Amino acid sequence: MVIEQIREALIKGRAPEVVSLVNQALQGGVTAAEILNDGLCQGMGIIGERFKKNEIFVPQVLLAARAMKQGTQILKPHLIAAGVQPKATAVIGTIQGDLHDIGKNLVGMMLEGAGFKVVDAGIGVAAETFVKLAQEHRAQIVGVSALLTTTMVNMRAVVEAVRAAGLAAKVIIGGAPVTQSFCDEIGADGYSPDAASAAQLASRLALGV
Ligand code: B1M
Repeated sequence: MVIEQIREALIKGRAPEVVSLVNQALQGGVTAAEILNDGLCQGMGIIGERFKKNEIFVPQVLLAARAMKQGTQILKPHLIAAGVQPKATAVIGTIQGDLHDIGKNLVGMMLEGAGFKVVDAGIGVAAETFVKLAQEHRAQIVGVSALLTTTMVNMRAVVEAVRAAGLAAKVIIGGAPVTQSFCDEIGADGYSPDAASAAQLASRLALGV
């Protein structure tokens, strides 16, 4: 019930209502993962469908995105295990030309939850910036997100730049249009379809667990 209300409030872009419902759900014992997956992410999926069909436009999508961000901020401490010492470092960012950051932020939270120190390079990140930050922070993982078919092609440059710089960091990729076959095509070290499996993949590649 409260999950449905969260979904509806998100679809309507009502951030304060989302915040209050998320708090209510947590207090009522609903897990952060359920709130995220069945409430916020499903609501955003519906927004995406309506956006695609031109039933809603960018302003409504932005309102929903703002509500999603505020909801996930509340979930953050619940998704991240408290007091875990960083086991490895990951530099994450949304690829050059792309400003979608909700999925990338979720990946960051899950990586933190898996014990990584996360360096968030932000949105519209060029290949050279990923390399510079990976060098500076001695990162084991470079995580790249793309939400547009027109920007996912820029991920190839990140893989090439990381290899050209001689870094040992593993490049992992993800985002709605990205697939395992695209990952194989550009020679990235791994692909995952969601934030939770991105953290598992990063742990396996960086730490062998
Ligand atoms: Co945009 N947008 N958008 N948008 N937007 C999409 C992506 C789109 C599919 C909508 C549609 O047409 N149905 C479409 C892309 C079509 C395509 O390329 N095939 C689209 C478009 C066209 C555009 C614009 C071009 C629209 C315009 O201006 N005409 C424009 C592009 C701007 C730009 O980037 N240069 C644009 C703008 C925007 C807003 C600014 C309005 C807003 C972004 C706000 C923000 O991010 N701060 C927005 C939004 C919100 C969306 C939708 C509706 C939702 C995206 C989202 O946040 N989903 C989206 C439709 C959709 O995806 N259904 C859409 C929730 C999020 C949790 O999922 O990011 O997929 P996602 O992350 C997932 C997985 O993909 C994975 O983990 C997450 C879940 O656990 N994952 C990774 C993500 N990164 C990963 C990295 C990993 C591993 C897994 O390893 C490193």
